[in-house]
This record gives sequence, C-alpha cells and structure tokens, in this order.
Amino acid sequence: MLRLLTAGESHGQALVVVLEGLPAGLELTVEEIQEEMGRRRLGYGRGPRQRFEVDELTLIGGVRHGRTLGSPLAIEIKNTEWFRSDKWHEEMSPAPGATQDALTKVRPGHADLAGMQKYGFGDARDVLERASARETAARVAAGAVAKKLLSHIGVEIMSHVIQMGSARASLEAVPTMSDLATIDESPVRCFDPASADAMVEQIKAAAKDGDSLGGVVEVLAFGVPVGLGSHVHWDRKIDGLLAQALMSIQAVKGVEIGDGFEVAGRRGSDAHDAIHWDAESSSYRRRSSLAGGVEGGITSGEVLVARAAMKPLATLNVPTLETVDTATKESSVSFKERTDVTAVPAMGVVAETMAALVLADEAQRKFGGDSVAEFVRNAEAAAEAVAEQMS
Ligand code: EPS
Repeated sequence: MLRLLTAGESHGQALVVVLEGLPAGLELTVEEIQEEMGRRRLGYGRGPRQRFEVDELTLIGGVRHGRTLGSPLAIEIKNTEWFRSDKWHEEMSPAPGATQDALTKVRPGHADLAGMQKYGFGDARDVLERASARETAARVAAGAVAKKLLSHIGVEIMSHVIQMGSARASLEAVPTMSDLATIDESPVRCFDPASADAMVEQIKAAAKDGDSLGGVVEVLAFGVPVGLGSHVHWDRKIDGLLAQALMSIQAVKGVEIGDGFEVAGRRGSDAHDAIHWDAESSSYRRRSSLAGGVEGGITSGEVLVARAAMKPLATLNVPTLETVDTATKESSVSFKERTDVTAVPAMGVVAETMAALVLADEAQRKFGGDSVAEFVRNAEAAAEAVAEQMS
C-alpha cells in the first residue's frame, strides 16, 4: 500500500525519500514538511550539528501545484554541512578512492563491528554512515505526509517523553492533542514540568561526564477508527506492525503497546479493559486503556498507546567502553565521534512518524481510494456501517 524507501548517508550530500502509494489530491507544501522536521531537531542534549544543519528540502516528484498526483512522492533533503563547506567531500566522495584514516576502534552497541563483519569492510565508517540516526530526518519527512493523509479521516498523533535516564515522568495526567505545543516547548518534550526539570538535570550530569542517556517515549494516536489490522494472520496484526516500525528506529531496544510489561505481572481479573455501552456516543467504550487501543491485533477505536525504549547512544564524548582495534586486534577504547548526549526527545517525533506510516498504510488497505476524496468517502461509509451494526 504505502511504501517508504530512504537513501543517503549521514555525512553524504543528501537524504532521499520515496513514498509510493499515496492517493492523489493530498494538499502538500514544502513548508509543512519542514515544520514537522523542525520538531525532530528539538530537545535538550542534542549535539552541535542540530544547530547548524538546516533540513533544506526539495519536492522532486509526485506533487504538482501543491497537490499529490498519485505518483511516487520523491523528496531530497540536502545535508547543509556538505553544501556550506567542503568538510566531508573527500571522506564521503562517491568517486573511486580510499580513506586516509579508517575507523577501527569499533563502538560496542553500535552497528560498527557486526556491520563490518557482515559486509566485509575494514572501515567502520562504511557502516556507521548509514546506521546513523540522521536517516530519521528522511523518515520524518515521509511521516509528515502520512499524518496529513490521516488528518483527513480524523486521526491525530502525538508523543511525549516519559523517561529520561532514570528520571520517570508522572503518568497521572494524560496529554491530549491540544497539549502538543506545550510538550514541544519543553526542553525534553515532557508533559509534566517537574519531571522535565529532573530530566534536564540528568542530561546535564551525563554531559559533564561525557556520557549518554536513553529513555522512553509514549506515542498516542487519537481518532483511530475501529478495525485497522486483523486477528487473522501474524503479519496483519496492527500491534505487530507497530512494534516492527517502532523497533526499527535507531537505538530502540524495547516496545510495548498500552501497559504491556506492567500488565504481565497482574492477574487476569485486573489486566483487561472492561467494556460498556456508551449511549451518548452510541458506541462501545473501554473503562481503562491497559490494552492501548488494540485487541486481537485490531484497533478498538480507543486511543492507541505505544511506547518505545531507546538505549543510551553508543557514541560517548569520553569513550570508556572496552573494545578491540580491528586493525591490530589490540584492546582499546571505542573511537570518539561528534555525538549527542541524548536523542530521546527527537525519537518521540520519529516514533510518531513510524506510527503514522503504519496507520496510514492500514487505513489505505481498509478504505482504499485513488484520490483523497475517495479515501475519505470510503472511511465515512465504513464508520456509518459500524454505527448501523450497533444500532
Ligand atoms: C548521529 C550523530 C550526530 C547527530 C546525528 C546522528 O551527528 P554528527 O556526528 O554529524 O554530529 O547529530 O543526527 C543528525 C544529524 C540528525 O539530523 O538527527 C549518529 O551518530 O547517529
């Protein structure tokens, strides 16, 4: 249905995005994609590159006069560091040649060593340039488009940071879409200001030691229709698809839907969302959201909740992790690259993107439509059919 391909290396000339399967007639501007990409650059603990790198993007194909054509959407995102200096030109040149300084003190936890072994490289840069989270800029550009499509059927997606290092946010108040601007203004994209202060302190302390921090983000999707995904096959379950998409984000090591891990320790009588008939909205509602809006691999119509845990970045400003220099086999500490203390606040925006791509894909599978108008018409008809079935 909706297929995303990205290409490009972190310090190469540009990232390239191809998004195939969009309906025609979706209004789209460079500015709105750029605005979403700007949100990914937010967050205390990001490194210097975020300050000077501007996500300069060009719509190359698939859009005419501000509307999609139904053809593949192609976007180019220039790496401004390449275009405003000649810093990476030789190191990343596609022309035949060789590097002067191969990176061989591989970083534990990064793709360096496994990638070198798999692809037969002697220089970790041949791996890390693509493994880098710079690639998430391309994903977010595509995610902005998927979100725009979903907005036509009333689906809205947001995220917030619920843990940074060992600082956990209070989860008592659940944010809604109207809180997103406040969350984006928080230096760590945390909804609870007191927890945000504790998170900033943790980042400051880690930065002082040249160390890095991980954390957890929560993605919330509102207005998700009943019936996306299916119980009939392992690869059609919406929770499985969301888990794959979220787990594919660089440095993410854990995903849960709703209160997945916490619920595992409860008794069955206390682990499920009671169902009742809500006469006011003429719909079935759940009294809690332990299942995160998914039952049997199908969306239930409740708010969709997914969480993603990111490990601390493997690149440290003061490298202390034991490793081996692959050129000499001697013991060493991993090489130092310019890095961020944490990218958890940015990861939230990437997680929104991945959820949006999965939901837009599934919505198109269920409702179909070659134009946005047809897609919306079909979604409305499906909603009416569900309402009729209930009456
Ligand atoms: C990254 C390291 C840093 C980050 C980068 C991802 O880049 P650099 O080493 O060039 O300073 O800033 O993230 C981005 C550039 C981005 O746009 O997100 C890494 O090693 O993954």
